[in-house]
Amino acid sequence: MRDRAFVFGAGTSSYQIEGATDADGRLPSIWDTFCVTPGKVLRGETGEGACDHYRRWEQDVDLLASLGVDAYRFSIAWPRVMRADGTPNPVGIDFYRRLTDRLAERGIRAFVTLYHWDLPQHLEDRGGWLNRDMAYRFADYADLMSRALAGKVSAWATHNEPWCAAYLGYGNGHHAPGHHNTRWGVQAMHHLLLGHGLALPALRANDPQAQAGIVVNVGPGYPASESPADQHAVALYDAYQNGWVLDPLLEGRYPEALWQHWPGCEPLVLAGDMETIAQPIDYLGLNFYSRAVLQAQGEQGFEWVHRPEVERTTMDWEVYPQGLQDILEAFQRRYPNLPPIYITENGMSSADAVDGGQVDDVQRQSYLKRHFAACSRAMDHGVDVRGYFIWSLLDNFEWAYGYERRFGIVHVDFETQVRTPKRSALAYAEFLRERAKGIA
Ligand code: IFM
Repeated sequence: MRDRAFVFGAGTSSYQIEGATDADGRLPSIWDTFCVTPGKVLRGETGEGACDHYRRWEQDVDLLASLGVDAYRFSIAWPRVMRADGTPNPVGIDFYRRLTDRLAERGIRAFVTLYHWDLPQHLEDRGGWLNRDMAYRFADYADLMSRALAGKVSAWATHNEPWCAAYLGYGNGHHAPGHHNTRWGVQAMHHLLLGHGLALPALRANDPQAQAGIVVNVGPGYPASESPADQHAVALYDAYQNGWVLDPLLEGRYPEALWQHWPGCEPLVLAGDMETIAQPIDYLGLNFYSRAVLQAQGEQGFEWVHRPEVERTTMDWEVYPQGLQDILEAFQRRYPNLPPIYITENGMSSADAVDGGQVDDVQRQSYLKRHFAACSRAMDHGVDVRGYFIWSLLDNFEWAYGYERRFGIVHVDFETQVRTPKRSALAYAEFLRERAKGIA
C-alpha cells in the first residue's frame, strides 16, 4: 500500500463526456465535423449527447467524492472557452471554474489537460496542426485558461497523447481531422510539441503552484522471436510508439530510427524549436493499456503478431500487466532526466451491462489490480511514480468506436443517463477507504 502522498484518481475528457456541443457559445470542434462525416465513427455516433456531463457535472463530482479519489483528471474543451477571434467566452470558462471549485470543496485535486483532441474547427480550417501558427494559438489558449483557473489546479497537462493527435489525426486518418499522410503526421507532431513548449512559460507564470507537464501514450514492444530482424523490428516500433514523443521532450531530438521507418519524412524544424520542446517539466503523465508483439516486415517495417490465445479486451488489446513494469523501468534506464511520473490512464473496455442493478465487471477488477501491482513493482525498483488514474470514470464516447466500447468504472445508460457504479468502482472505493484507515 502506498502512502497518502501517492495520488489515486480517475479520468475523463471533454469531448468524450460533456455533450452539449452547442451550448453557451461553444464552437464546433474537429470531432463534431469528423463524427458527421459518413464512415468515420461506428454507427455514425457523435459526442452531441455523450454523458451529458456539462449539465450533470454536480452529480458526477458527487460520484467522484463517493469513490474517495484524491484527484480527478479532466480536459477543457478549447471551443467552449475561446471565441474564434481569440477572446474569452466567459460562460464556457465559468463552467470549468465551477467544476474546479466544487472539486476543491470536496477535497479532490484537479489534474487538467488543455488539449484532449477537440481542436476548434475554425483553426483546422486554417490548417490545424499542420500550420505552425497553431502552436502559438495553443500557447494563447494555455495562457487564457491558466489565468482563469490559477490556484485551482494541481497539475496542468498541455496535451493528452500527442501521438494520437498527430498520427491518428493526420498520419492515418482514423481520428479527426482524418488526414492520411505520414509526412503530415510528422509535421503535426512537431507543431503539437512546439505548442507544448510555448505553453509552459504561461502555465508557470500564471499558476506557479501547479505542476506543469504533458501526457503521453506509451507501449512496450516485444519480439516475436529472438531473430535479429525481429529485435530490429522492436527497435523501430519503439522509436515510432515511444521515442517519437519522448525523445524530443526529454532529450531535445527525434530518434534516428524513426527516419529508418519513415525515410524522408523528417519535419521542418526551425532553430530553437527543440530547446523550446525540451524544457524541463514537473511531471510526465504516461497512459498505458497494452503491449505489441512484433515481427520484421521488410527493411523499415514491423508488423503486429496477433496471438488469439492471449487475454484481450473488447478493443482487442492484449492484457499484459508486466509490460507496465517493463516500460517504466526501461524509461528509467533510458532517460537520465526522467521527471516524476503519473500513470494518467490505465483501464480496459468490456461489454458491461446492468443486471439486477449491478455490473459485475470481473475482468476489469482483475486488470486494474494486476496493473497497479506491476506499477508498484517498478516503484520498488526505484521508478518515481507519484499517482495512478483509472481510465475512465464513466463509460463514454470512445472516438471512432462511438459508445460501443465501455471503459468506465461507472456504467452509463446513454438513453437515460443513469450512472451505475460497476463492481470495479465499488472495489476501488473500498481500497481507498482501507488506505485512508491505514494512514489515518
Ligand atoms: O478513450 C481514450 C482516451 O481518450 C485517450 N487514451 C486512450 C483511451 C482509450 O482508448
